[in-house]
This record gives sequence, C-alpha cells and structure tokens, in this order.
Amino acid sequence: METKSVVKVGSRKSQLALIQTNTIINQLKKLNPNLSFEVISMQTTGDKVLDAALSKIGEKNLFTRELELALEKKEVDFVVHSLKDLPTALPEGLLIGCIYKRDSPYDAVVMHPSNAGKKLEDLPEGSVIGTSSLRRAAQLARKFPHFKFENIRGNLNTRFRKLDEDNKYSAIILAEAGLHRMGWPDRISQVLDKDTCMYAVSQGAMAVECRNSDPFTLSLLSQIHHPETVIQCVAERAFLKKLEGGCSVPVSAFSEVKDGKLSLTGGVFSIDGKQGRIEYACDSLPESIEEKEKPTVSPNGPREFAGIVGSEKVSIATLEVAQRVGLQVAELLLNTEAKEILANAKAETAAAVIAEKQKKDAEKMKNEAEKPQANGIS
Ligand code: DPM
Repeated sequence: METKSVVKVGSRKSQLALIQTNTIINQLKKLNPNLSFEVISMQTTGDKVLDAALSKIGEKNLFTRELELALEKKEVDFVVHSLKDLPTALPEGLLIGCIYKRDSPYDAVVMHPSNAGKKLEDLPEGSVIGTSSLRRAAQLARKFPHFKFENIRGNLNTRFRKLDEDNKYSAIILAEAGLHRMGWPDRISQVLDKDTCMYAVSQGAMAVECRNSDPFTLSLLSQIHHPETVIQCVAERAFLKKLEGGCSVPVSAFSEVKDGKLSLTGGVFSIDGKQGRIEYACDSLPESIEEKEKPTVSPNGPREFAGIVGSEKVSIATLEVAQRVGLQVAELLLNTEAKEILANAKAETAAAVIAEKQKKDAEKMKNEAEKPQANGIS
C-alpha cells in the first residue's frame, strides 16, 4: 500500500467549509502526529450562483462537483463535506470514506434583533420567515400558515447581515450545527423539534469523500468513522435515494439508535405544505454497534451503502439493516398519496428552474441591448 507523509485536502472557500475541513484535519493530526495536511481551497458553482434560490438552480451537485474533479485528478486526497450536501449517488470511483460524529441535526430559529427572546409562536400574522429550504418552508407552513416564507441566499455571514440590516425578515431558519460551528450559538432563539420540522437527510453530519482505490486514505479515515452516525446516515440516505430526492424536494427525516434498535421517520410534503405524509419503520440491529468486523474488500474496492464505505467499524450486517429500514420507509410512502405529492413537488421545482433560467436569459439580453456601443462601430 502506498503511504503518504503529506495528505492533500480539498475544501470550499467558505468560512463554514474551512472550519469543517480543519475540524477533520485536527482529529486526524491528533491520531497521526507524523502526518502533515495541506488544504487546497476552491470555489464551486454553488458559491458563484448566489442570487438564485438553491432549489431553482437545478443541479444536484452544485457545491461538490469541482472538488470531486480534483479528487478524480488526484490533485487532492480527500474532501470534507456537509453530508446533506452530497448527492446520494456519487461519481464512479468516489466514496464516502468516513462520517464524523454527528452534531445537532436540528434546525434553529434566528430572530431579527427586534424579536430577541421570542419564539416563532410569538410572531404576528404576516411575519416573513427567511429560508431557501423547501423542506423547512413546507413543514413550517403547516404549523404556521399565517407566516410568509421567502428565499434568502448567500453564505451564513451574508444571511446574518440580511436579517439584521434589511428589516425584511422577522426570523430566519438555519441548521443548529452550522451556527455552532461558526461560533454563533447565542443567536439561536429556538431549536425546532421533530413535530415542528424534521431535519434534512444527514443534516449535522460531516462526511469525507475520497477515491475508492486509495487504501491509505480509506484506512486513515476509518479512524474517525462514527458507528452510530453511520448507521443513521445509511438509513436516511437509502431512504432519500429510493425517493430520488435531492435538495430540491421537501423531504425530511428523523432517526434514532436506541436499545439495539434503529428507527427512521420520513416525511414528504407539497411545496406549499398543504399536503404531507409521514411514515415510520424500525428494526433490531444485529449486534452491539461497537463490535468490530474486518471489512469485506472485493476486487472492486470496498462495499458501499448509499455511497458510504462499509468498513471495520460497523459490520456489513448492521449496514444492511440500516439500508433496509431506509428503503422500507420510502416504500411505505410510495404506496400512499406521498408518491403523487412528491411527483408534483418535483415537477413544480423543475418548472421553477426553467422559469428562473428564462428570467436570467431575458435580463441578460436586455442588459446587452442597453449597453452603449463600445467603440463607435455601427
Ligand atoms: C441543503 C439544504 C440547505 C443546505 C436544504 C435543506 C439549506 C438551504 C437554505 C441540502 N443544504 O436543509 O432543506 O437554507 O438555503 C447547508 C447548511 C449546512 C450544510 C446550512 C443550513 C450546515 C449544517 C450541516 C445548506 N449545508 O442548513 O442552515 O452540516 O448539516
């Protein structure tokens, strides 16, 4: 096996991405003091297209493609992602080599300074809540039909500025994990429980992507693979994969590992939140999740579950149960009206993507037509 003394790590340039990358590197450094790590940061399409709603840009791997190309070209050895931003189908040859212990998976409310100390239930009718997540807007519209939900884009710093300075939004909704990582826990007014807003598949978990043909990096990463998180995320991702959902559909999840059992609740909602369906499945895990087993490595590389490596930390039998629970919840939903709700939500988002593109093209043409002739050639 090829060994390395310097490990190259790809990262997005955003502050949150760099914080996450450094968290993983620091853990690995502690365990491998002789290794050094070099961070190579780059911009992704998602970082460049800040003015359009995420769900309307119409690409699944918006924040990951450039980094994955660097992996494929061996310019970097691994890339740290928020797992919820990673599509359920990864490019050929790439794989999630580890998932780090999950932070809070829940969503949190950040209030406009004039609403400090309040909760969502205290806000008046017509209050504008900023979120670009169809999942958050749909679920919250069920509970708070008297609010207006409007898109807010940009990285977390930009959103805070828009919230505090524009006086348009009464509150915005963000992942609690991101707020903690950025060092803003004191701006959290309220954490949303699963009966108000179930989280996104794999929210709060950081995943490290690498090449499946790179045993050195795979073995390095396996040191920080977190069994309970892996089990939950395999179930949640298998669920999302079966529904063929990306970040552009209102699909949500809630999972637990307790008393040797894994349970998963999954929800599908219409864009306006008026329709929705929730299903649940549970199964016993085959053994204590701490028990280790040698990985089953085939000539095609390690086995994977919804893109996640099956490695020595969690047995294949355990991951098979997790995957089955995920598929079961998806199948239960697809046997109900959720199938149509989901199909309609996808069609609505696809239409919005086309409308957004047409609007952009029209603006571009208008700007070009209005441009003064550059050098007098007529
Ligand atoms: C995805 C969604 C959002 C991110 C959609 C969703 C939120 C989009 C928005 C798939 N990725 O959650 O329904 O509000 O415009 C993202 C965040 C984090 C990772 C920030 C956030 C940090 C938390 C984590 C954006 N991706 O959700 O507030 O690591 O899970």
